[in-house]
Amino acid sequence: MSTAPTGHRTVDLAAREMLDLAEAAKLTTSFDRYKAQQPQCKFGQTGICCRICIQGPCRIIPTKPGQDKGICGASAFTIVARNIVRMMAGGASAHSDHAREIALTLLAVGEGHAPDFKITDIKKLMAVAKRVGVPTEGRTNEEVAKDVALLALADFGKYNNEPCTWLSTNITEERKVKFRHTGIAPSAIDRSVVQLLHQTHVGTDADPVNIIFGGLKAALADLTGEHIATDLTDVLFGTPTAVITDANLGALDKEKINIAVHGHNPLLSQMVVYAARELEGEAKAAGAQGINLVGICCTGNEVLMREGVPSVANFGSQELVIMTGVLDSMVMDVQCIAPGVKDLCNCFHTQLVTTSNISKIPGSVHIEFNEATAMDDARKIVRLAIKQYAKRNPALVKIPLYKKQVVGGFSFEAMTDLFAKLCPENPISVLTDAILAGEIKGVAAFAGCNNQKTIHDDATLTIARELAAKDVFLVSTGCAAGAFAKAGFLSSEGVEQFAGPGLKKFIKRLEENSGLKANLPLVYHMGSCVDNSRVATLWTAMANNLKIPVAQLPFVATAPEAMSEKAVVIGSWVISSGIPCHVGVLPPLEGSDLVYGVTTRIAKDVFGGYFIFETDPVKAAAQLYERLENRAWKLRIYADTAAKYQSTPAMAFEG
Ligand code: MSK
Repeated sequence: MSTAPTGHRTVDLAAREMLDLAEAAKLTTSFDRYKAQQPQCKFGQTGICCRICIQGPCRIIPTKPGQDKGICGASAFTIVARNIVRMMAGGASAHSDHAREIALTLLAVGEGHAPDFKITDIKKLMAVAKRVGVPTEGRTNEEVAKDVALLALADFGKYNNEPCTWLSTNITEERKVKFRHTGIAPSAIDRSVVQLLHQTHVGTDADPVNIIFGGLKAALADLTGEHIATDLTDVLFGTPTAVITDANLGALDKEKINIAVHGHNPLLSQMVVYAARELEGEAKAAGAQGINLVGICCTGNEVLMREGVPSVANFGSQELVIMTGVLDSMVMDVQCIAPGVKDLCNCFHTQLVTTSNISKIPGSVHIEFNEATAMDDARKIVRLAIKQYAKRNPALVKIPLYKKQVVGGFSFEAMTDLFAKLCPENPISVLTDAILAGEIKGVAAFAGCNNQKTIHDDATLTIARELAAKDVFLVSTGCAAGAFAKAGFLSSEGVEQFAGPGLKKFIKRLEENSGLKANLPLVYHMGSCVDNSRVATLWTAMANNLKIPVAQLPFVATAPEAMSEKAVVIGSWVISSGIPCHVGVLPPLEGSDLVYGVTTRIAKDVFGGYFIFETDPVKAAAQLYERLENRAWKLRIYADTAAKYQSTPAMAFEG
């Protein structure tokens, strides 16, 4: 059951104000377009519409002889499995292509072809090099960076059958064996995606279980790409450390030139941060008080984590930023940019700027971003916004007064630093000991998007409130983190309001020693959706410290408002890793009991992780908590027994 007031499509008060304005001005947003799409096609919703050849579309009616199979004879289970794994291929492609861009840029830095970029985090470069086996002794940073980049690029297309380096060096020994035994360890990212498209071509694989395992290989390729993206972005721009900023539409400033960076890839947005700082004088000469850079979606998360740039919207509220009348430019790179933003830009003065040759919107200005001319491109973009400022119509300005403090920047390293203040010898034990002692009940990771099928931000906040009250430690990425930022969950306000006694005690203990200028938040922002790799690093460290498989760890994941193909693929590597994963929107699986059962039950026997599909956030929170409690209880029993007999807490899989 939702806790949102009836009749509202969002729990974000700023978004609600903008939606009222849209209604009064007869402006159309995704909230209206969702309604206009009703009723949505049941065949598509349940995954039994097949469009992979042009004999179709074939729509399956299991109870109707003759129509219970596609024209080629494909059963519902084949069609459902093929459709869902093709979504996974899409997600893996998006994340890993992003990762490839970052690796190519690091290579260019190593070779001296990218003058505007540099190796910012040498410590991280050396740590990554050591982990993946690149020699560092007596070599320049550039030489090491070049070899790290080449090794990362090899993970995209190498010919041997060894598992990808960025996968095998980031998982536990137990998962390495599991992935080898189940045949899902990818040897190359590109190959696993291409193979999956081949496997699901008409007339290739009809076995739903085999198709799903092909999908899981692509999912692990996605995880590989995410680790590459996170590692190498940290090397280029710095590993995030705790940072204080603001969130929601109230972070826009009508006295300044407002530029929003939107999308995912920080190569451009980071340059826009530098250019905006450099061109403050030009902004002032144009009559503004300066430049106010803000972020939307995951490019927003990237610059929030590293530079403290305020986040003004997540996926669901991206169009509403334009309606404030003060957004001078929306600069987009790739992924999750609703084409509908252009229609609203046409009604206001906002200039939409596209920057990637694979991501254009008709009618917008295109400034191609190039690593060799990065700062010049970024300056052009900022100057365009300065010019646009003069076109602002004061009569259309309306900034909702909602703004919350955000304490973000919790990369795995930043979190470990926080724990190290209490236990420098073994920082991660601060978290695992709190679980063993029962002070906190486990960890829940929130990821994923917004989805018009749910009330904007509601399920994310509801599940967090429920779990926090029961002493669950919360981490987040992506647009879920955006929801938390706007609602004050990324500040101490969230702790005071929602943390249970054990969680509060744990956070306060960290806080007393943190040395930060702000109190600690309720939810720990770990980055963009590509940075779910940081979450995987966290559970790997916890499992290694406890000497147990990840599948026994009191750790759950949830994507309360999952929407994109990327969310589908992330959830798939989460369950393969041994983590129960809740999804708050029904994916197109219900057309096959077999496929649905594999994802929700059989997966548990094989991997220890599995999906929980539940649209009611309160019930979902109860289910997640039950999983945590069960795993934590067993962990404590086995840890006590292990201590008694001086052995390690080995257990059978438990979901
Ligand atoms: S932007 S994939 S809507 S998290 Fe990463 Fe948000 Fe989901 Fe896109």
